[in-house]
Amino acid sequence: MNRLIVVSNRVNPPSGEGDESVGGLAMALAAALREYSGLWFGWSGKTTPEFTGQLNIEKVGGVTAATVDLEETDLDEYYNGYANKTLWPLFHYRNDLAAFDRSYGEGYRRVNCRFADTLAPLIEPDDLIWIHDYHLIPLGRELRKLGVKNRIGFFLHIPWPAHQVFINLPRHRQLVEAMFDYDLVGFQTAEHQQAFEEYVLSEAGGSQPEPGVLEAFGRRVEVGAFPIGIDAEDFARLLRNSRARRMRDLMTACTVFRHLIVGVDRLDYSKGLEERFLGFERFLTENPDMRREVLMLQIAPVSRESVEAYQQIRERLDSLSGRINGAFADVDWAPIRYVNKNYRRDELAGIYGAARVGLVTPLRDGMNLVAKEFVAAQNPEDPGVLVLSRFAGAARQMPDALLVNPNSAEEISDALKRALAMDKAERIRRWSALFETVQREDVTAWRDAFVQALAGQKAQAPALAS
Ligand code: GDG
Repeated sequence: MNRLIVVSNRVNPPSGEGDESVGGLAMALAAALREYSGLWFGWSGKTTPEFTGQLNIEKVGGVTAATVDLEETDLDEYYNGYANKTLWPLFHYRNDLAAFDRSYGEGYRRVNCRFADTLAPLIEPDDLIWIHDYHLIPLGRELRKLGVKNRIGFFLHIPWPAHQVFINLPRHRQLVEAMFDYDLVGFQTAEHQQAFEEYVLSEAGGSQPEPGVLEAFGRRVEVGAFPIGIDAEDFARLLRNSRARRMRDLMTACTVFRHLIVGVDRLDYSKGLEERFLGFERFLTENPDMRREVLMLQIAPVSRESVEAYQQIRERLDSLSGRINGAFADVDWAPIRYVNKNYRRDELAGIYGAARVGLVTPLRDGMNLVAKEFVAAQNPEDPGVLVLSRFAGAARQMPDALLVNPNSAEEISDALKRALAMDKAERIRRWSALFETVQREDVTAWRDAFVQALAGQKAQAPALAS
C-alpha cells in the first residue's frame, strides 16, 4: 500500500484514545494516517521572527506529524490575509467582506513555496499526496516545480462559488491554472464541481473530453464530488461515554416542560447566526403561546479573532441576543442562551442528544458537519428534527430535514413551528432516512473514495500538446 501524506494548514492529531478536544475531521485524518502509515504535514501554529524551514517531526497518538513554524508576516498575509480575508469571504459569496491586497497574494504564494520547499525532501517515490483546502491551492504547482512526480490530490472543504462570483478575485485565472497541476481535484458537492467546470469551460478555454475530466492550460485533471461525512462509529462511542450522558441529563433537566433548540457553529459570518437569531425572534413574536415552551441554546466558540469582520459579527450577536432576551425574558425564563465557550466533543454529543430541534442555517457552507452530528446523536425512539439551510452542502444528502432559506426569518420561524409540532411518527420517519445516510456516507467512505480515486490514476500525464 502506498504511503499517504496529508497536508493541511494546521496539523492537530489527537494525543490518544479519549482525547475529545480536537475536531472530528482531525480525528478522521489521523485514523486514515494510522491506516496508511503516513505523514501529516503543515504549520505548527507557532511563529518565529524569521522563517527557518526547520522541520519538527513528532509522533502524536500513532501519527507522524511534520510541522514547520511560520513568520509573523506570513501569518498576517497568508493566513489572516489571503486565506481568511480574501478567499474565505469570496468563496462564501461575501464579496462585500473580501479584501484584495497585493501583499496578501504575495504572502499566500510565499507560504505555499515555503511549504513545498520543506515538504519535498520528505516525499518518497510511491507516496500519495493529499492536500486540503483553500489555504493551499497552489501547493501542488509549487511541488511540481520542484520536480515532484507523485500523484497529488486536492480537496476543497468550502464551496466553489458561481462563476460570476469567482471572477471578482484578482488573478482568478492563475489560481485555477494551479489546480491543473493536480491529478485529482475534489469538491464537497456536484454543484461546486459544476461551478468549477463552468469556469474552466467558459473562462479558461478548457474542454471536457468526458464527464469528470477537464483539459485546460495544456494539462488534464480529474474532478469529482466527495461529500465529507462524520465518523459515525466514533460518534456512537462518544454518546455512550459518561460525560456525554451527564451533559445530556443536565440539559434535559434544564429544559423540563420545554423543548431545546440547539445551534453549534464556529462564530463565523458564513454560519447565518444573525439571521438565525432574527428567525427565532420572529418565531417568538408570532407564537406567543409557544414562547415559554422553548429554549434556544447557541454555542458559538470564537474563531479568527484577529480578523475585523469576526470582531464585528461578534458585537452584533452580543447585542442581538441581548435585545431578544431583554424583550421576551421573564424572571424564570430567557429565550436564548448564547455561549462563546468551546466544549469537548463528547459534551457536544450530549447536548445534541437532549435537543428537540437542531437549527443549522449557514448562509453558505461547503458541507456542514454539525447537521450530521445532530442526527447521529438522536434517540431513535424519540428523535429531534433537523432544520437545515438549503445552502449547506449537506442539504443535498439530507432532503428529509426541514430545508429553509437561511436569509428568511419567516421560513426559519415557520420551520421551527413545524418542527416543534411534528408528531413522533413523522419525526422517526424523517430521522431514520437521515441517519441511514449519515452512517453510510461517513468520513471513512469519503476518505476511501478520495484516496482510491487518487491511487487509481496513472502518474501525471505529460503536458498535452497545446
Ligand atoms: C469546514 C467547512 C465542512 C463546533 N463548536 C465546537 C466544536 N465544533 C465542531 C463541530 C463540527 C466542526 O466544529 C465544525 O464543522 P463544520 O462542518 O460545521 O464547519 P467548518 O468549521 O466551517 O468546516 C464545512 C468542513 O470544513 C469539513 O469539510 O463541512 O463546510 O466550512 O465538527 O462539532 N467542536 C468542539 N467544541 C466546540 O465548541 N469540540
